[in-house]
Amino acid sequence: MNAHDGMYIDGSWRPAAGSGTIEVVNPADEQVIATVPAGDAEDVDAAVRAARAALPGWAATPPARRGEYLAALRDALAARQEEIAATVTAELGAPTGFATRVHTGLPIAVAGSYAELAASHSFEERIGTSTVLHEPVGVVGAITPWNYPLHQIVAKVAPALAAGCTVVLKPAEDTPLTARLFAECVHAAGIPAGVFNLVTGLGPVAGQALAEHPGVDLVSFTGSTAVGKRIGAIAGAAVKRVALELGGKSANVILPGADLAKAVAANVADVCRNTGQSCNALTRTLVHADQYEEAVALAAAAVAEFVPGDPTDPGVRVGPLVNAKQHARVRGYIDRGIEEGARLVAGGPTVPEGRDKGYYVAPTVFADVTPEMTIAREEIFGPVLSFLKYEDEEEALRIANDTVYGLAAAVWAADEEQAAAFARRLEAGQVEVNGGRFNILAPFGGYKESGVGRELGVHGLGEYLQTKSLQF
Ligand code: TXE
Repeated sequence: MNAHDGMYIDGSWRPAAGSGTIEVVNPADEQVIATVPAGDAEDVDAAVRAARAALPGWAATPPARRGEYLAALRDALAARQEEIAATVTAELGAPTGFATRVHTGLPIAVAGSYAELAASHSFEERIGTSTVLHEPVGVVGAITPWNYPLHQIVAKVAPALAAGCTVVLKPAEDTPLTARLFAECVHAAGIPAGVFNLVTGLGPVAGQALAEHPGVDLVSFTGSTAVGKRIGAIAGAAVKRVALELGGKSANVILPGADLAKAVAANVADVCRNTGQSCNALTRTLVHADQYEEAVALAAAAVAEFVPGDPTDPGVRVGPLVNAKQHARVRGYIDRGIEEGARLVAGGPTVPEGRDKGYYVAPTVFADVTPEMTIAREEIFGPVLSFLKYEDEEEALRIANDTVYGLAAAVWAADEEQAAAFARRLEAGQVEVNGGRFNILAPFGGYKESGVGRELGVHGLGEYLQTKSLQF
């Protein structure tokens, strides 16, 4: 059987229970590139049973040995990096360079970090007269989105396996081919049957069945806040563990005295990254009134460098959006910004030149955005940047924190100390200080409606562990 015809359950590819299928579309030209089975509750049940059966053996495997398996997984992913990157380009539309550097380079590094953490972490500690054991939570139901198809999978599966949990993955319907390649790498790494299982399918069918399955001990979800709330409610009713990584509306605060040109250039690049489809994208730029017009002009000039184009062309830095739904959604937000009175400085709702096929949108900059406008409040998930004005630091802080979200933020100031002092007052899970870099060992997750729990590093590992005290 062609691997693409089935589900990966209990160490082998097997046919789906039903006959439903999902078409995978290349967003650059709207062509169907593959068809995969749409799994249902029966497939989910088979996968959860396999994961439960494999749990005792995997949980009892010494952590250092689990780390060796994860190192083999890292190597298997690295061996097929080019092929996986090309698949991410084909089903997501990510430019080739970015697909290699970030979409595959990052998760390979994350898998490696968990290979090391499994071996070095103390799964047992002494607290006074007690011995505290950090034991695997059990069977994990992982539901992932399409925006970083491989990274979102690895950020859940690698710490879960390091912790001694077994996993059933339901990846996004837009990007199942990357998930299939991941499953093939798990297999090539020799990870025992049932430890990792893959069910492709639709969110409301396979995803919902996985979240509701009584054999799942922890649901780890990344996606929209609306679906995250539903999953949180299901998990709450069943008193099962849940981790939610949801949307964002992150602020980039440029304080007087900061290097304005550098801060604006970094911001434009950030919001064009992955065609704006990053949950931590810095989509609200806050600038002091005195520097406001200068910043807006800098952004308009900088964004002209980001011309959307064919993602397989090595010179292209912005590809299409992932699908027709997101395309309509992002363009709807751009229209809404104009209707509500924001000043369109660059981009806009018209189709970028020569791009009438494919889900392309022009990177867009809005000025005169006020905190009440829809484009300042809702996650757009496209390359759309809004400039807001403030008169003093307190107002900047108030606007930055005036959101239901709290995933990320950034601060720029004349010196690092001043920026860090401001960063401490922001309600967000991670704050970039004067252009700080992404650290794969630092915890990643949200305050407020951006989520529950943390991914990456030792904090990500902790999500998949539960504690037991032996009292002496
Ligand atoms: O998300 P969904 P969509 C945000 C972003 C985007 C919006 C919509 O703002 O514009 O969400 O994107 C599965 N039970 N983010 O519609 O539907 C689904 O199959 C169980 C932010 O793609 O939340 C997929 O695997 N599962 C984000 C996953 O949930 C269900 C990344 C995400 O899809 C389900 C993506 C259900 N009832 C979108 N319904 C981030 N935080 O990075 C859907 N799913």
